[in-house]
Order: sequence, then C-alpha cells, then structure tokens
Amino acid sequence: MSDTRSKFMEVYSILKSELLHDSSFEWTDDSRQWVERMLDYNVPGGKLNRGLSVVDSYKLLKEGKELTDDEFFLANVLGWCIEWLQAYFLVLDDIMDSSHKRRGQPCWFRVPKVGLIAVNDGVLLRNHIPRILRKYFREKPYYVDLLDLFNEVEFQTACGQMTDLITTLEGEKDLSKCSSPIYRRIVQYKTAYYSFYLPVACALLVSGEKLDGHNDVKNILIDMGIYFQVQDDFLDCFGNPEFIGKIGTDIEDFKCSWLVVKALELCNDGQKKLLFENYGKDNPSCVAKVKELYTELNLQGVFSDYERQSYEKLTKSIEAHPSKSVREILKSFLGKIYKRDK
Ligand code: DMA
Ligand code: MG
Ligand code: MG
Ligand code: MG
Repeated sequence: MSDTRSKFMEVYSILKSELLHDSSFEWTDDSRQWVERMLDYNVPGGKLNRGLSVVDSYKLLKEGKELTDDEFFLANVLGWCIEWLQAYFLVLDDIMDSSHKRRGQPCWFRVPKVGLIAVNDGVLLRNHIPRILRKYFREKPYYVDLLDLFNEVEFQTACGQMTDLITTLEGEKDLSKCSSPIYRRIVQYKTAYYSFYLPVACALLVSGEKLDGHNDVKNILIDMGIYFQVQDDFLDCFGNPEFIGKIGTDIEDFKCSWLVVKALELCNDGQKKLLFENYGKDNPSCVAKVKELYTELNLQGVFSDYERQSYEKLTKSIEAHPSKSVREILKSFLGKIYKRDK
C-alpha cells in the first residue's frame, strides 16, 4: 500500500474510534459492535479515489509548499467525510437497485440479519459526517461553507437518485423517454457533484478559498463526472463482475443507462421492438437478448469513440484554464479515470 493510502487508513481508524465513543449516546457492547462492523463493511473497502483526491488536490493547491502535519490530517479527515457520504449513498442505492454485490462482497442489506436495518445504517452513516466536521472544523472560518457544501451536494445527489428511480417508471410506459438530455441530467445530479466537484471544493475551502469564483472548474468537473457515469453504465453490462466487484442490474431495473439511450438512437424498428419486449425484465434470457442487441449495434465501439472524444474535449477545457495548480488537479483526476476497467 502506498504511504498516502496507509496514512489515510490510519485516519479512518481514528475517526471510527471517536464515533464509537460519541458521548451523545449511551453505548452498549452490542451497539458498539454493530456500528463498528457496519463501518468496516461499508466505508473503507472501495477505491478511495474520492477521499484521496481531497489530499492530492490540497497538495497541488499549495503549489509545492509542504503541508503541515495538521493540514495533512485535516485534508484526510475531509476525504473520509466524502467516503462516508459515498458509503451512505451506496448502502441505500443497492437496496433501491436490488443489487447483489458491492466491492466484491454481498451488498450490506443482503448480509444475514442486516436486511432493512441497512436503511437506518445509511441514516447513521449520513449523521456521522456533521459529527466529524464539528469535531475538527468548528473553529475554522470556513466551517459554515463546509457544512453548506455537504448539504448542497447531498441534496443534489438525492435529487439525481430520485430522477434515476422515477425514470424507470416512465420507461415502463415508454422506453423512448430515455433520451440523451434526460440521461445527462440524471447523471449530473446523481454522480458528478459528489464524486468530482465535492473533493475539489473541499480542497479549495481548506486552502482558504471561497467557492463562488470557481464556476469554470466546477463545470469541467461536472463534465468529467458525466463521463465517469457513462463508464459505470458501460461496465454494468460489459465489465468483469469479478474485477469490478459488482454485478450489473441496469437492464433488469429498466434504468435509463447510457447503453439503452445509445441503442435507441441506433436501432431499426425490428431491434426497437426486441428492446421494448426484453428491457426491464428480471429474466436472464431477456437480459441476454438485450446484451446481444447491444453487441449487434457495436455499442462497445460506440463507447470507445465516446471515451476518446470525451478525453480530448476534457483535455482541451483543462488546458484552457488559467491556473497551473487547477490544471494539475483536473489532469490528475482525468488520468485516474481514463479507460478505467474498474
Ligand atoms: C450511482 O448510480 C449513484 C449513486 C448516488 C450511488 P448506480 O446505481 O449506477 O451506481 P452503482 O453502479 O455503483 O450501483
Ligand atoms: Mg446502483
Ligand atoms: Mg442506482
Ligand atoms: Mg451503475
């Protein structure tokens, strides 16, 4: 494990231990064990890209000046707040998407004796964030901005999840409601704000910057987030479940996925009929027919083209940005996700 990653993990242990001794609750052995197991199962097992990005971005914003131990620690804490937010969204997302696996293990709600207790665990994960923020940032001049940022981004993500979920109802009525502009709106809200804008916004706030003047950076990060979710949709169908740690459910769930949007744009009447008859059915032979159609339409090739074009477009926008440190941050983000297979 890299040094940054192992230091990041050390901070996880500190935060966990503080939450397990939170004096606002009268803990019992059982309750403490439950929360500890729930945290270890759901918070630290991912790629940690979002959390580590706060630390990376903060370093770049300091333009070569060494971070003090305190600055480094606080950036790690903020990184974990994003990982906590992500854990909260994923625990609930997996219930709503009827998913089976996450990060190579059964989704939390599928674990014996967990079930719908997972809903309250999601609420707890979400409530841990302001507790961590209060402990470490209460006296900072940017505390209110930080709270406001987390609230704003959580709201946007919840709205994105809502549109993702209600579009499946529309889809049952008429699949051709899954269009490109609708798709874009869903993924901008459900993924881009919390996965891409939030880490950089956190780094800007700890560096003493206000967020108002950074709309150009925000717009590039939103576009990158959209590209990231297109990859997620592609991997849902064409990724290796062993490797990505989850099993796709978008076809069964009637999702307005990038693949179905493209398929609808490219198919003839016969293929459209096949799609309408087989999409959104929890039946392996229907799912297989949809996947065959995707291959027939060469969606793998369409995706490769999209991926290359997005990379070129994003690189151009990044190079046009006036600040060197911002360019470095954005380039490092893009480098981490370009052609990812996980
Ligand atoms: C992810 O959408 C969005 C959030 C807010 C978790 P998704 O359901 O496509 O994600 P995954 O493929 O990881 O279940
Ligand atoms: Mg999901
Ligand atoms: Mg989902
Ligand atoms: Mg997905």
